[in-house]
Order: sequence, then structure tokens, then C-alpha cells
Amino acid sequence: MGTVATTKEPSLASSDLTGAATSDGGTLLVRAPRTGEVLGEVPDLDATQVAELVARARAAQPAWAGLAVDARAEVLDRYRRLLWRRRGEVLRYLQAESGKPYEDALRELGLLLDWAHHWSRVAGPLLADEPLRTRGLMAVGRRSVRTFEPHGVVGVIGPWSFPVMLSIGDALPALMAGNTVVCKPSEVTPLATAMAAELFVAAGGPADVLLVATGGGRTGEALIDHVDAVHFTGSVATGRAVAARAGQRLIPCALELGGKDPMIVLADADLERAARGAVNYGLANGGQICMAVERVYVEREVYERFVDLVVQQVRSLRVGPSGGPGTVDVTGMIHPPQVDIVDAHVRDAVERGARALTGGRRGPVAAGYEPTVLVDVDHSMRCMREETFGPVIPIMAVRDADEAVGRANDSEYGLTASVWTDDPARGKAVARQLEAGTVTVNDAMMHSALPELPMGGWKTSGLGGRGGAEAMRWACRQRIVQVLRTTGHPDLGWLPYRPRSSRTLERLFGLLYGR
Ligand code: TXE
Repeated sequence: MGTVATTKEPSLASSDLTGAATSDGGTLLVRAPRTGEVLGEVPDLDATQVAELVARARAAQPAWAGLAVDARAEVLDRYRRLLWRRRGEVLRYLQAESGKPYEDALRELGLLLDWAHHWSRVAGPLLADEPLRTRGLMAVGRRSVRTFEPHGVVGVIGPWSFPVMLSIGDALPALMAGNTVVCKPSEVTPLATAMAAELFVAAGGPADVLLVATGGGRTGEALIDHVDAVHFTGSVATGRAVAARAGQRLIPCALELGGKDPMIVLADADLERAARGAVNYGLANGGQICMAVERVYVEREVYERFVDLVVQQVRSLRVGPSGGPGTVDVTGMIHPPQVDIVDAHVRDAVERGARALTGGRRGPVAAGYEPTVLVDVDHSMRCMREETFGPVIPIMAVRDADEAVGRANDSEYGLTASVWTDDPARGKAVARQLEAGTVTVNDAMMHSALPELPMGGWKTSGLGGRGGAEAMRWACRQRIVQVLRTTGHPDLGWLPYRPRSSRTLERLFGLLYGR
């Protein structure tokens, strides 16, 4: 492997299995959670090996940054086209180690391609020097411009929910900004990331510009100790540890953390469509999406009808092992221990008086959980307060929009939210009351498919994140360059202080600001 610091190539023993990792100290075995079969192995890098990897990325950075933006964009375009041509292999790795349905893997790859397309096109204008307008007395004779420079080496630490999108995908703006990048994929799903990074070199990308450090938490820690900025997606607890470690070195740190995203269904909504929305956004990718619908609040007058529609939909879904196109809707969990968390949330709810109208138990595949609709839920239950990150849709009746807003905001999280109504103006008014980084009316989550839009959480859902001009700017250090025309410049207020110039200054302040 060229770009991946492996001693052996990641191998794929079987095409229809899913992944989970164990380490023997030096090597990570990537296993299928459904069967336990070993899919491949990658190194479990220690601190010294991570330091060496970052040193390689650092050595490659000046030449990469020295290329014109258009030349970097050309590399990214070639990479995108190669990813598409070799999509069969990427999808095979992705599906095998995550166990996702084909469509969830395809959508993930599609988003990665779209992001590559986007960043290669917008980088030029976003990185161009930006003249800054200044006003006031001190601005006279000065021209100011903002320039953007890469940090150097950026570390991207990703989770197992979207192995390529949240590692390679988040590397793209940083690469376009002239950084080199070391990705640290989840130890549960490192194979697809490793394979995708290989393709960067195969597409003509320079060596050591995009590297992959495989390993677990201590590999991630070592990465933070050596890179110049870190982008992290994962749990709140680990996000806090990442921020603290980055804080020790005072390096920039972007965090995209968990969510408990509410969906509010108002009585005038297209109920049939809203129910399909709840099912789609609650259960796509097995509910293992930080922006998944994790709780639903429905105005009481339409509550029963809405619940019936959701239950009908969920019962029609096909649950089974990952397969070919159009064969299955929900599969097993990507990371087997997550099944225990999902089950604990459902059991807690049932013990406190909730009813599971579908599912409510493990299966039908190993390491899976049946798609579950919970009713009679309240905020004393874990399923309404903690991130479940699984195929569970708790639905709660509320008196009106005000109560829905109050419940939605009664959360430590604030990633995204959605409002469903036939009245766009009312939808927008409710949206503005919700404590979340993004609120969608009559849809959910899909804003994240639009890289033009900035995306970041409120409260414990993160700091910064991805998308928008902000993502490119985050990947840069900014420098303000100010040039002064010296001819005839009064240099007011300079030492030594004299009564006459002080009086002039005072008069000018009075004229400008005293009226
Ligand atoms: O995430 P972690 P886990 C949620 C979900 C799940 C929980 C835990 O609720 O139950 O998080 O999942 C690396 N320094 N989400 O344990 O620990 C780790 O190797 C640096 C939400 O998988 O946050 C992996 O690459 N890095 C989420 C990455 O951090 C460290 C998606 C994420 O691991 C580290 C997945 C450390 N000290 C789970 N410790 C979302 N928001 O999308 C671990 N890592």
C-alpha cells in the first residue's frame, strides 16, 4: 500500500459481510459483526508510527501547496472520476465492513463524489485574496486584503457510520486549501477509507498528500499531537477529549458530534408524506446517522393517524443482511456493541410505560435490531434524551406547536431539526424557535447533501463542522495584509504627542462621532 501505512494490504475475504475490529496490539483485524469472519487487517499504529506518518505528510505539503489551485482541482477531478470508475470495489469494501444496504453505500459514495466535484470548483474563488473594506478615521490611505494559507497537515478523525464520507469527504476542502491530510478512520471500518485513499495516488495524486493512519483511540490521540488542525466526527464524549487535547496544543479543532434530532409534525402537514419522512430519516442507514430523526412530536389531533401511517410503512420494510441493489431496506448495526445501546433505550422506555408497536427486540439478523416504533413516550426516557443511533422512532403527542418547540429544545443536543406543515410561513416561524444548527421544513437531513451550506451543531452537537465557505476557511490560516500609501499620510496620533495634533485629533473625533 502506498498511501496507507499498512504492512499488508487490507483484504476482503468475503463480499456480503460486515465489519468490526479487534486488535492484537500491532494489527487490527476487521471483522464481520454478523458472522465474526475476518474481512481484512490493517496496522494498529502507535504514537511513533503516527509521528512518522505526519512527518511524511509534512514533507509533502509545501510542494502540494505550491501547485496552483487549478492544478489541485485537476487532481481532485481525476480522483473523482477514478472513484466512479472503480465504484464497484469501493462499494464492496464499504458494504462489507459496514453491512449497509447497497443503496446506503451508494448514496454515501455519491455524496463523496458530489463533494469532490464541489470543492474542486469553489476552491479557486474561496481561496482568492479578499479585499476588505474599512471605514473611519484610521482607514484613510490604507488598503487591506485577507489571504488564505494552509495550516500544514490536517488530521481528520472519522466514525464508523459513514466510513468514506466522514474521513475522505472531510479531507477534500483541506486538500484543496493546500494542506496535506492524514485521515484516521474508525477502527471498526478502516478498509473502505484505506482503499479510497489508495485511489488518490492511482489517480495521479502526489505521494503522501492524503494518508491514512489506521488504529483506535490512541492512534487518534497521537494524530492530534502532531497535526496542525483536527477535524473530528463522532461521539460527544470523545469530542470533548479531542477538544481538550487540541486545546493543549492550541490547534484549531472542528467537532461534529451527536444529535437527538426532533421532527415536529403540525396538524396541517401532508401526513402521508410526513410519515414516509419519519421512516426514511429515522431508519435510513439503520438510524446510524447523527442527523437521523430520533424523536417525533405530533399535534394531538393527527397523532393517531400519523402513528398508523408510520407503523404501516415500517411493517413493509425488508430487514435482512446486506445485499444487491433493491434487495433490503434495513440491515444489522455497523458496530455490534451499538445493539446493546439501542436495546437498553427500548427496554428503559418500555419499563417506564412506552409501547413498541413494531420491533422492540434484537434481530432478525445477528448484530441487528428490528425497526421499532415507540409510543406513549415521555422525556423521562433515555430514548427521548440520549442519542440512540439505531432503528428506533419514538413518537409523542403534543398539544400544539408551542409544546412541540419546548420539547424539541429540551435537549442537550442541537444538531438539526425538522418541521412538517402545509404552511411554509408557519414552518419557517417554528423553525426560527428551534435550537439547532439547521432546521428543514417538510424534509430533513438533506441539507447535508448540499456542500454549499454550512453545517454545525448547537449545544453539545459540536463546534463548526462541514460545508459552506466556512469549511474551506476553517482549513486555512488567515492573514490580513494592510498596505499604506505613505505620500502625504498625516500619521495622526504618532509619538511624540503635541498639543496641536492632539487638538486636531480631538476635533476630528468630534466631527465624526460626536453628532
Ligand atoms: O465513537 P467515538 P464510537 C455516537 C453513537 C455511538 C457513540 C460511540 O451514539 O454510540 O457515538 O461511538 C476515535 N482521541 N456516534 O465509540 O469514540 C475513534 O477511533 C482521538 C455518533 O465509535 O467518538 C474513531 O475513529 N480519537 C457519530 C472516532 O474517534 C479518538 C458517529 C469516533 O469514535 C479517541 C458514530 C481519542 N481519545 C458514533 N477515542 C456521529 N456524530 O456521526 C476514539 N477516537
